[in-house]
Amino acid sequence: MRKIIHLDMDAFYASVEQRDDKSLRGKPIVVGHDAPRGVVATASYEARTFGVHSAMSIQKAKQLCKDLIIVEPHFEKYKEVSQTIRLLMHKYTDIIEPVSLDEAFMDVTENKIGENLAVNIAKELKNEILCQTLLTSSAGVSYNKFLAKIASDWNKPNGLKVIHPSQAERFIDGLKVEKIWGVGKKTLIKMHSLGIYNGKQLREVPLLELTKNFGKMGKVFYDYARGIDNSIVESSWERKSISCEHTMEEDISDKTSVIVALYNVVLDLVSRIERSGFKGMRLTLKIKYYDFTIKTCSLTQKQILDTKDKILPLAKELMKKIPYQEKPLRLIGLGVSLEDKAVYKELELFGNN
Ligand code: DCP
Ligand code: MG
Repeated sequence: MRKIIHLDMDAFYASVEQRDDKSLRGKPIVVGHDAPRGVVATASYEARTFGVHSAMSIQKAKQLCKDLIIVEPHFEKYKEVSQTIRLLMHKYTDIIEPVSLDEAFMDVTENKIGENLAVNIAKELKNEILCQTLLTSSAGVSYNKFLAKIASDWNKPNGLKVIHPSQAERFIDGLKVEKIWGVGKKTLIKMHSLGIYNGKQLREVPLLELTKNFGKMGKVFYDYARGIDNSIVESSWERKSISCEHTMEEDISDKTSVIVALYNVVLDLVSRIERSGFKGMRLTLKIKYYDFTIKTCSLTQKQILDTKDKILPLAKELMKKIPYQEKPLRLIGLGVSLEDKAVYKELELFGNN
């Protein structure tokens, strides 16, 4: 059995802001741009009690919470904390897969300090993070990534939860399907229509029926319901994709504006690729229409996509599939990924940073 830890900082951006400004402590705050089209990057736990959450528009958040304080983001600080926690993790293992600035998986099956109990490593790490950054985090410990991730979310904030192999099935029985990785809004509606609300009910559905309804994900859900997830913790240099996205000041629908906007996203993407040295051959275009519906399309090349000259024509090609003249665009995103998997990570909402 492997030993996996998933670590996730609590209300990350908001906690950093509250740490650095005493007057914000204990108050409902959100981090984001206070602009008509601004979105909430994260909400402090105080703000969450009003129903405010990530990805909500700032305007809506203000309506929900009259005393809401809006704080501009300080990405340099978040990156610094991120580096600190990454360094602390390396004390235990080099098999670390960062998911975002504040979140990472660690495989501690064999670890540098010879500790048998992964929970002890999680405890020690949480403590060291607190001492060095003055921020709390939550950790989940289990024998695979799927369960470790769910466990870290279980007792947030400042949580620590272990799911032993012997407890896994019982734990999954009571797990709401919306907590399961890969179950988004659409999948959830479908699951509910099939009478699947929890892990126990999911386990009762035959594989054939799951694949009929959910395609490739059907097998994944089938395995998850049985506590099976063999995916490995992949170190950062094995990252699968790189992407960025821009929300426009105004919805756009004329060709010139779209091409200019697309050009800017390409430049941003290329600079990210240069900084990371990422080598991918698949380009994915993501569009959010004025009504917030999302469309993605991809194409795969036989060459590494790392320059503007290679990416721009392909991006334009993909854009031809988008009927933006009828449906104005709110957001344009582009990502490059490895050939086999179009892993388009929902990147920071502030695609420009
Ligand atoms: N973030 C963002 N836009 C989102 C979601 C998150 O910009 N739609 C940023 C801000 C968060 C950080 O990423 O602080 C980490 O995201 P998490 O989902 O881990 O959320 P938090 O750390 O804020 O809260 P939690 O305590 O639930 O982990
Ligand atoms: Mg977090």
